[in-house]
Amino acid sequence: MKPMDVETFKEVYKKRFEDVYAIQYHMGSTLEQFQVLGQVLRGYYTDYWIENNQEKIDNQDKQVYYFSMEFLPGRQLKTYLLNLDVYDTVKTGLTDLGLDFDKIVEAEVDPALGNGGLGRLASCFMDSMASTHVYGNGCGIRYQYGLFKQKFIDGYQIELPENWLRNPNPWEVRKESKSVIVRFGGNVWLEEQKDGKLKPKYEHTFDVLAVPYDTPQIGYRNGVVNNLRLFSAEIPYDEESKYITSEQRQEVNSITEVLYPDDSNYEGRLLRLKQEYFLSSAGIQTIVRYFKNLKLPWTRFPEKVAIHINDTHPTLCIPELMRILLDEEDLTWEQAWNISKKTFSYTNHTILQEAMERWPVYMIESLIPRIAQIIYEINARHIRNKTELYGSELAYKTAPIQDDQVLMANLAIISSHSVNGVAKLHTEILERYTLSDFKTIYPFRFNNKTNGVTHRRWVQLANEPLSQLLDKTIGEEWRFQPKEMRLLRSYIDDESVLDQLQQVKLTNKKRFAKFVSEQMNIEIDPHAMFDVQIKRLHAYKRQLLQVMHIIDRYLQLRDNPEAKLAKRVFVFGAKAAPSYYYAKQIIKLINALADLVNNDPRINDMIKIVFVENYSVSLAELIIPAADLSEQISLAGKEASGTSNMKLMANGALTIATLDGANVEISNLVGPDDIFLFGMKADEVQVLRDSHAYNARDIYERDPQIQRILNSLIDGTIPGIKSEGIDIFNSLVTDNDEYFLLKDYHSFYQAQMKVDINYANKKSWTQKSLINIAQSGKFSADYTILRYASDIWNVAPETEVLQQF
Ligand code: CJB
Repeated sequence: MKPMDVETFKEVYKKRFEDVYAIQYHMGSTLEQFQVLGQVLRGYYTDYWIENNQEKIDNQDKQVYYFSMEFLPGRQLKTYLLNLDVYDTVKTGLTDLGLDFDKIVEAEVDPALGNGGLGRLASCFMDSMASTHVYGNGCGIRYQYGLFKQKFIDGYQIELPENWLRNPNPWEVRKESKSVIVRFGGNVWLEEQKDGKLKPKYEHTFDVLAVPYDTPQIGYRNGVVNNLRLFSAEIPYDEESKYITSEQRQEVNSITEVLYPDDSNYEGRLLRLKQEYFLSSAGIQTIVRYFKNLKLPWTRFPEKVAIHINDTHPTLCIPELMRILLDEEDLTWEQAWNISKKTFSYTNHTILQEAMERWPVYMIESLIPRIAQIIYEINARHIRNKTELYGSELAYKTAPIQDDQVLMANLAIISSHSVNGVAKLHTEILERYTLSDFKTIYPFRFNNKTNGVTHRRWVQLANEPLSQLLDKTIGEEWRFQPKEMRLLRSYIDDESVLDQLQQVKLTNKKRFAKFVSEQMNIEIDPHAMFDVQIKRLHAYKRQLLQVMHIIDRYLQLRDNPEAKLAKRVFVFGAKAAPSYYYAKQIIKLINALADLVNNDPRINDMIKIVFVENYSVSLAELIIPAADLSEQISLAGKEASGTSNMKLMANGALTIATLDGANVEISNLVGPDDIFLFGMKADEVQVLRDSHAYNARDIYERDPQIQRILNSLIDGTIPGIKSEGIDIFNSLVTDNDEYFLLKDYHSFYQAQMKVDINYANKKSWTQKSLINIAQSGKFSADYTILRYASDIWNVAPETEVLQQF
């Protein structure tokens, strides 16, 4: 990497500040100081960026394109500094200049261009691709408004717009010259050409300009700079666009205005479909343009390009590539289909039925008529070919069009060469149940790629005290090869390391406690256990199970303040989709319970509840290093993988979990003594559901502990709740408890009691924590990406990197 010394940095920074703002640097606001730092850094890394882009063209390296409707990158500044290896230089330089480094870092907005795990995974992958020499390009949407800003008013979630672009974004580069036109609507028909071929003709289409904004993705100290390309919808700048009406203008702008604020239900439909086609078409056109510059025959397209579809949202990439190959490049159907199948791969991220995208055929027909024609053809050919081989029943069951709807997962699976799940259990469930018909037809198409997280953001940057302890204890290799964190294991009986590990945790807990005191006016004891559940609010994730547990403890302590229970701070961070009424009721319940418990002198501060507002990547960076206990308590079989489980583990939290998603793999890595497991297993859930024998009311009536907890929802014990208490009570007792909370409650409670007992023994708790940290390196997204690269994308990073892997 280019050298940058502190003195030069200071000079460059001061000069740039004065040039830009025409005042002395120390007179600027932190936002201005951040903006200038952004510009200085940009000046530093752009050479690499240009060089990298040129090299890729010269060497004709295979490119991976990762299409995702969501990216959740978090603040970029510290990642850039770390990966460019100038973190200390810049921090020292700014401090020398009398500026506050941490404040400058906080001046950057945290772009919420994703809902949760799926978007965050995409961003971890971008960082890992660059860091493992995989030439990856992210393709997404530059939403003007990210996910809503959450406010609590009287304990209720209120959603406010989040205009993250109100200040200039120093990292992005607008590439207007690389814009493409995306065509919607109108009429399309096939017209015979002189050579007898059919070509589509269009009239009355509605054309939108897709303008790319590029953001560099810088690899960890390796000189690689990849690209994240986000498209923004604009009105085309031609003669005709002068005559566009203001309604049409609004229609264009709305395409990239808001991120759809839901990661499980896809209502709000037409706009969402427009967004999906907008991204697919813009991205594919850009790729085709790149490939044509290489001047290679089309058959070599899959050798140079791999396109990955992150969940079904960008599946329209497939018919869009077919459209271009057929209509614009004159390939035959067979040629286009072969190319396309070798190029595309697809990841499934959920088995929740409501999250399986289906689009009514009439919507696709009216919005993108030519794409509809191509999907019909894919459907017809699938049925024809598969009927011959497997009979009509299987052919129809796996067809993309059913009941006048396009099933996007079916389309993605039959048109790709690879389909993967995101944790071993999830992939097994896909193969055995959800997608078993496809497994019969395409036995070799399925594979597992367990998710990962980048330790650069989640340990190196979020937890500097732990990183320093690791450096001191096991050397610095773990920073390049997170699996080397395993070396920590041999310090399991080292009193000094254990003491230091406790100190690290305490430091991080104090930092979070300070935030809670300053921002929320709640005093929490850093010596209490910090028990953390941070994820989107959804019934299957079972935040309510934890609420039941808190109520239980509260009632016990109220009866007997001397009860032998550990002092705990329960931390929640969760947004509910605005239209998800039940999830919002649970938010209100948690806030009402917090009001009651936090202010009840009878329980001697033995419980505090901290529900952070507007949970985000930045807040996660503050909470995760402070966590003692990680709540991963979804109903087994429902959480595809989870990734907060991996981040919390890497920061030394112990996990209390059902055997769901990647919890299964965590459990196998740490062993049964260093995780607290409870509840039904996925197959037991399935058996119970299929038996129709579950009777929640019966449990409620016979079980005094559960009865007491649930009664507190309806008998005025929690004064802050109104109809929420009754509704939630009914969801469990009257509506038969869809996610089996009552069934799992005792097992959960016992596991929680075991946690209390274990926490009392500081030394053995810290030893367990150490094992969790040591084993977490295996969940590095770098390894996950290298598996995608070799098994799915067929790109070979440099041999040196592979050897390390
Ligand atoms: N996931 O965040 C989302 N949004 C969806 O629409 C579907 C799934 C999550 O993806 C994560 C990354 O694979 C998983 O870890 C998580 O279990 C899943 O819910």
